[in-house]
Amino acid sequence: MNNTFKELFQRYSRNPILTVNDWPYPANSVFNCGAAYFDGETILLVRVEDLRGMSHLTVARSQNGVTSWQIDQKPTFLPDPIHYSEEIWGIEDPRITYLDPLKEYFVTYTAYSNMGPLVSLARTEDFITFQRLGAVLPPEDKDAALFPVQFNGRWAMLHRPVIQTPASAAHVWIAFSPDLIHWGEHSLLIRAREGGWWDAYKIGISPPPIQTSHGWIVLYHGVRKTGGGVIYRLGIVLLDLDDPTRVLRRSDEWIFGPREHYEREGDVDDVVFPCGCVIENNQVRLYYGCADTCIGLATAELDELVRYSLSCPESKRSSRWG
Ligand code: M1P
Repeated sequence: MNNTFKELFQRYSRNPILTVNDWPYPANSVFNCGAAYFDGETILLVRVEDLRGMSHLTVARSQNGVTSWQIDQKPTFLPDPIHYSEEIWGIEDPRITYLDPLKEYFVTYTAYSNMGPLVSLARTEDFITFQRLGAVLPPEDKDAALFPVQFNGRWAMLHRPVIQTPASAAHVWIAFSPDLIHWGEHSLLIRAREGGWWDAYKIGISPPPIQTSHGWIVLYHGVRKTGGGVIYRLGIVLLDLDDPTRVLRRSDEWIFGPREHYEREGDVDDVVFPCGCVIENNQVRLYYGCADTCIGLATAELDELVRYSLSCPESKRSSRWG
């Protein structure tokens, strides 16, 4: 493990912060959660895998974002396969973005069915009720998150389609929309690397992009395939503030990876998978799924993430096709 991680993200000493043992109803696992600051509390929208293997989302709330989580007694946001057949095998991995002009939280999530995983969108004002906007990107696609602002009057979304070219390839793309429903102007943004790299097998973004005066900080998960399975780690990218199709910097090294027993062993070993973070007073609280089994917390200074990203190599690739 490199030392960079120690400088950037510190694990909470009493991780994991949430496990299935905390849950008020029977479930297999609680893991990849979206995060938001709402009404004076930290909200986690937690992926809960039930005892059939299907996932739904349940809210956990905390005043300090670390301890004393109040968990909804029943699933908060269930799949609705009768009206949305793309959700027949569950809903997974939410990312939450507050869209200030609309004064609402929007949740991108993976809807899973026999047609393959795709990107769906819902909105909520209170984290009690959710209104679906439906499937917005077709399969196979997941790991989507909205930017909180518009660019030239259009919303922007990062997402991760899987293509067969002929080998399977999974890179991060960007798309734009006038209304959050219809998405176009697609372009390839961040490629999975090749060969021996830690992020050579596939990549996907982690929490929604974080706005700073130097650009958008994007944490992404990179996957390496080994003889023993896959390893999910995190890297960092800096996008241009005004034109998010421009990658300014990208870390060569991973900045966070499975190290502790709860990250190394679980339903899927060797996975750290954040879907959300909350920023308060320059501190980034990153909430991450651990081994597809429980939830961990790690913190970093936002200034340090910016400083580190600016020290990374300039991106050699343009965001164009090819
Ligand atoms: O098991 C690790 C992760 O695998 C998938 O992630 P991705 O398709 O981005 O590699 C998802 O099923 C995710 O939920 C899971 O944590």
